[in-house]
Amino acid sequence: MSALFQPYSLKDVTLRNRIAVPPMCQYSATDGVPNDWHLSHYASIARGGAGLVIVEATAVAPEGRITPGCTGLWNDEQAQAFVPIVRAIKAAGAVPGIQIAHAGRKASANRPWEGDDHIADGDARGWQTLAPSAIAYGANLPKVPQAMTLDDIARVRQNFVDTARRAVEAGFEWLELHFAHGYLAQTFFSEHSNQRDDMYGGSAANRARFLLETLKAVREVWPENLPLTVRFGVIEYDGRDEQTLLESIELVRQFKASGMDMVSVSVGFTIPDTSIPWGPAFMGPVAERVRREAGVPVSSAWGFGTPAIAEQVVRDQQLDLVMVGRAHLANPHWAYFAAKELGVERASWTLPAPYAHWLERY
Ligand code: FNR
Ligand code: 531
Repeated sequence: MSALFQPYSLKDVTLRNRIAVPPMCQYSATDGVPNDWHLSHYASIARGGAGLVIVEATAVAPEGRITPGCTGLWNDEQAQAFVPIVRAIKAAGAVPGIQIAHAGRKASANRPWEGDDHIADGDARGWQTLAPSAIAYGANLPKVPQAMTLDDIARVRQNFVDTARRAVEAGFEWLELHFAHGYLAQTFFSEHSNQRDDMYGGSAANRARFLLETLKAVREVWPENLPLTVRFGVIEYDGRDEQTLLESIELVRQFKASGMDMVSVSVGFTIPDTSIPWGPAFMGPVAERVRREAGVPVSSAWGFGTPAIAEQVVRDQQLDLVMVGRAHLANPHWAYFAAKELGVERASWTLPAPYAHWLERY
């Protein structure tokens, strides 16, 4: 029996298998409103058989977008535009999730295929970025952000809460807070980017404050019976990994105590000069350590897109859910072909019945 194709239940949600499509920005929205591209993209990926489809990092406020093309959920027009996308994901038998985010000092950038760099000063498409401290990321994102006031912090925390409420109204059943990849929340936790001298900076507890406060506030409005998860960069590969991992695992324990149901283990990406050991499934052992030491279900990504690898990490209980990203861009029916490759009986039934019925006959 395949471990990858076993169902998975978390709170009142049951996924048909252990395959999740992680959030992947499409940079294709106007004023944050998703459109026919997003409907086509998410419907096709959901039809492919994955159990969970997480909609891309969606900004909680206009200045929280990475690029002007990013989706948002800070107003009701955006919430309404997500409804057909949620319905299309559900019609394909997958569970609709969404990741909500604030890009912090990485915001106000050009699309990856249009430079992947900060929009130049004076260009009307850009905006002033915000962060815990007035420290730039560097490299392709050199703009110095404005250090957030306590009022800014309170406003953005409320933005997360209001966006979570809209996600419920739009019909999403799985919520992921984007606390990774060098965006706002991650930069509060990292000493590289947070050098505040108030209650949000200094000790690990102070650097965790924004993340914990935001999680607790969102938990109060997100339905108790639906999964509330966090994507969190637990390691930076900056030469201080053991200290970062110890602080991160302690914070994951506090996330769990505050109502988080699962953590998606990822990389911090807080600073440009790191030595990330890119390669198939490189995050597997890190995720397994978080799962074991924090006692919480984990998902993770990065090179799990080979069926045998995805099967193995679930069978070995390194991960509870495997996130398969880019492989789904190449082949939306990745799950179906993985089932065939793994010899899953009646693999065609990873697809909806109108397709499956005909794939085993004639
Ligand atoms: C991503 N990734 C990403 N991660 C995230 O947390 N929120 C996001 O919105 C995005 N956006 C995004 C866009 C694109 C085009 C890519 C390729 C990636 C990271 C993604 O979720 C995943 O972690 C990585 O792609 C690694 O997994 P794979 O692609 O090796 O399976
Ligand atoms: C990070 C990434 C790096 C290298 C390969 C794939 C992905 N992602 C992070 C994304 C934006 C695109 C780059 C987000 O978290 C929004």
